[in-house]
Amino acid sequence: MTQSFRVLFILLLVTVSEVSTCKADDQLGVTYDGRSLFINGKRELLFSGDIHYPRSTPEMWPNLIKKAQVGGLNVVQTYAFWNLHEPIEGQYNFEGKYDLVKFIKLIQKQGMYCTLRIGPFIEAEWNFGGFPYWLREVESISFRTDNPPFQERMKRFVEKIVSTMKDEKLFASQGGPIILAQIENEYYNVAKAYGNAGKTYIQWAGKMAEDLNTGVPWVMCKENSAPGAVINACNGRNCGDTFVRPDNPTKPFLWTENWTAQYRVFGDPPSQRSAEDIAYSVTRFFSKNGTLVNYYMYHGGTNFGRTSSSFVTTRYYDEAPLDEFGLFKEPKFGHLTNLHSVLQSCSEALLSGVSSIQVVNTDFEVIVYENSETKACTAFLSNSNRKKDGVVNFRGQDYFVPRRSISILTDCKTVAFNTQRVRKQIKLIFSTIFLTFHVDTEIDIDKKWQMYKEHIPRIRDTVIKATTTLELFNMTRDTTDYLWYTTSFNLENDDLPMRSDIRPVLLISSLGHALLAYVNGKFMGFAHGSNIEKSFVFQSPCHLKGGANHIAILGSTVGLPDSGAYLEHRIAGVHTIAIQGLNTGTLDLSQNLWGHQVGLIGEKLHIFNEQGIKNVEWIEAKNDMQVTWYQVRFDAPSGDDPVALDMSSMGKGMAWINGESIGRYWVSYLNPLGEPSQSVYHVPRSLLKDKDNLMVLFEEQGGRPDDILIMTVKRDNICTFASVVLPGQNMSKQWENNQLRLVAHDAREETDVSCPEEKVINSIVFASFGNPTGLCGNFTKGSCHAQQTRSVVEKACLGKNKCTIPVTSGAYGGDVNCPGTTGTLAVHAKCSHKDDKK
Ligand SMILES: *[C@@H]1O[C@H](CO)[C@@H](O)[C@H](O)[C@H]1NC(C)=O
Ligand SMILES: *[C@@H]1O[C@H](CO)[C@@H](O)[C@H](O)[C@H]1NC(C)=O
Ligand SMILES: *[C@@H]1O[C@H](CO)[C@@H](O)[C@H](O)[C@H]1NC(C)=O
Ligand SMILES: *[C@@H]1O[C@H](CO)[C@@H](O)[C@H](O)[C@H]1NC(C)=O
Ligand SMILES: CC(=O)N[C@H]1CO[C@H](CO)[C@@H](O)[C@@H]1O
Repeated sequence: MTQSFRVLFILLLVTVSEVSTCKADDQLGVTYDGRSLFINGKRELLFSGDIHYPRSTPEMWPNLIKKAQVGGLNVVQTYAFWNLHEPIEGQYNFEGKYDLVKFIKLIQKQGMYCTLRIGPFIEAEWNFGGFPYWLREVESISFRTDNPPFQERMKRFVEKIVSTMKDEKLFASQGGPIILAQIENEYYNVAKAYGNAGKTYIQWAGKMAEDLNTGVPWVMCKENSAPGAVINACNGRNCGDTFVRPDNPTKPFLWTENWTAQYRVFGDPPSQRSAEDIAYSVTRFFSKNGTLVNYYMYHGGTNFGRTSSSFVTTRYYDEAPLDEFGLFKEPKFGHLTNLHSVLQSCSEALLSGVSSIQVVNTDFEVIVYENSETKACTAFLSNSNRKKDGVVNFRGQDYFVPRRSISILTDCKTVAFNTQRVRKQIKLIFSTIFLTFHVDTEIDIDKKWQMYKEHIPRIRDTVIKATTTLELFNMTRDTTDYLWYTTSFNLENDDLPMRSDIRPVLLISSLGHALLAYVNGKFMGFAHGSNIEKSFVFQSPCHLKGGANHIAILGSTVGLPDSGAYLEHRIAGVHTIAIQGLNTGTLDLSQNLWGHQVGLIGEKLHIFNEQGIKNVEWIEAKNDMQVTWYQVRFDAPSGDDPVALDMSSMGKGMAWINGESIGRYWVSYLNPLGEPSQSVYHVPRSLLKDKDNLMVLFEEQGGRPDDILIMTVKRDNICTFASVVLPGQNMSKQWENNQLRLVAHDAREETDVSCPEEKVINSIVFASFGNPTGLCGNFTKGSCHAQQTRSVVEKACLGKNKCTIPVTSGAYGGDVNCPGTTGTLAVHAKCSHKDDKK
């Protein structure tokens, strides 16, 4: 009598007419039917967002959770990160920054629900997909398939998490906040590779989870079907339209990952997903029986230390509604907040009503949810055409629906929200881009940098020897990114080319991810693979001599892989090595005697923290040194704005603040736009003392530490750029012939300018009504410009946290030289704390 039977039993009692009635209040726990989840007996619309506790600090958790609630979320979703909690088999760690219970209790304290994705395979762009490294070394193990050594450990971890949650009474069935739990993760992506064993495994996983009797449903995401009562859910960008539905009409339609942008790897250009596009997909999903949406990510945060998977940037999902620093990312945050509140206000019609779909033509669709008894009614008017605006007639009234947008009529009459209009209740404004960018206070470090040059090993310094180059993951065992390879070989003078301008070439093929090479103590260069193609070839002319020659190669990884089948078999590191162009031809060194050194001396001596730093001699720093440690002392910037480092002047390496690694940095890897994927790195305030903080870097390629800047992050420059669509403009002829009544007469042509919390608009940097151009921070007046714009905007906005300003020529007097121009308003305002000086 497991959960599947209980659920079925409840379903028999629920008929469509009973849908709106709540069940007994004393019924704790979560059940479901084909329409929605029942949380403690009640249907609810659920707005959820991923916030991962190890991607911020415990000091940041309360504020992030609070802001998620401000954004209209009622659920916070997180993974449980196996490799953090069981770093050594059988030894668990749930302390400090790994205090999962504390994180979930904070969610509860905020009056929100939680979805716990136990996995324990999580992918998540997390080192090894969350698997602890020791799992790879278990005898005869095969991950994520019908393999007893794996299943035994997976089960033990899932049980550990479930029992920890039960002990703290955190499941909804115990009065706690956890309403859903997830087992496995996107298995669909790899199922084929495992054939029948994969099918058996997934059945086993579902049953194993259900047998734990949590009293809340289990979910498997990105699955076409799920065993038993486990709910198969959708991950993707457009679950309203593209997803395979739940495998069974008794399961609700859940969207566990709606990507708010895309995570990035080093080498990627910026990734964006507009507020309008997300709002469209989410609205579409709720219009089609969806009841739970989860934003992946709501707060992306930081991949501290070596926690990111192969090539993933240290900043994670920087386009999420809460940025890495926990600040609002506008316009996404505001637009989605409005959407959530409008959809919540429709919950009666959506959850108790009967839906009907009217397909008007290929572009337009009307979906209505109506409860004939209570008269609650909500309509969605959608226009899926990406190019044409249009008008939909609904119950005798014409409604203007901009291209690729959905209007929500909360009472089946009034448009309360349109997904394209990035502000509630704006009519006829086709494009309100509410941009923010940050201008930072930069603080020069006035103290002196010091350095310590890492020793370049020779074969005699090493203990691990082999007549081949050993595999990198096997050797480093996830204790470090680095593995030195070193060998020596003898040449006769007449092996060398006669002419001094012809030099032999050192050729190294690597399986990933990066390497740099020294020949006879001289730096030969750096090379790396990419996330798509991890293997690469390094080639460089080199100076060799008669007698003994020495090669040292620093191989490195940028994180263990996190996706795909057979993760346990992935390999990296130096593969083959040869010297070409000797008089005797090519010298293959692959089978030479190789010495290996795992990790760096500086890592072994912990020279990145206060105790360890004394273990080596530091000298005055020089620029452009390879394989070098740097350190400096600095005072924390005053105030409480978030702190970051601008590392633009450096190459690739790792940074520590007061002994804590803030992650890998890699600014030398340029994206197709010729820019680093990430040059600014977050330093959580909680790592800082007022004075004398220790910053240590390990730099691989060479850089200028002197030019590193400490910044405070403010989002104090805000812009709005709004244009008015005049009636009839950009409407297709076809619609004009139908004599459309446009809603121009009740249009409120206005837009918002608003500062971050607790700040006010302190100056107007730019304001022009006419035909201004340019981007936020660099607006330029056009040929038309209404002289009064600045004074009108200043009057409306100065000293306020938020102001609403008109987008009509009437308000600004227009430009006498440009009568009747379509008005575009561009405003750039600067915010500050009330008492700050201008
Ligand atoms: C919602 O689900 C019900 C039951 O499966 C179905 O009849 C109805 O058409 C669906 N509504 C929409 C808008 O997809
Ligand atoms: C890694 O080490 C294991 C033994 O610990 C060995 O069986 C395996 O072949 C090694 N893999 C590679 C690629 O060297
Ligand atoms: C509206 O139509 C005009 C003229 O056809 C065109 O120049 C303009 O780009 C259109 N605006 C939009 C927002 O499509
Ligand atoms: C500002 O805009 C002008 C003209 O569009 C352009 O030449 C200039 O590079 C821009 N400046 C910045 C800082 O973006
Ligand atoms: C980032 C990503 O993979 N996006 C995909 C999400 O799903 C839609 C459709 O399901 C694809 O078109 C996107 O490429």
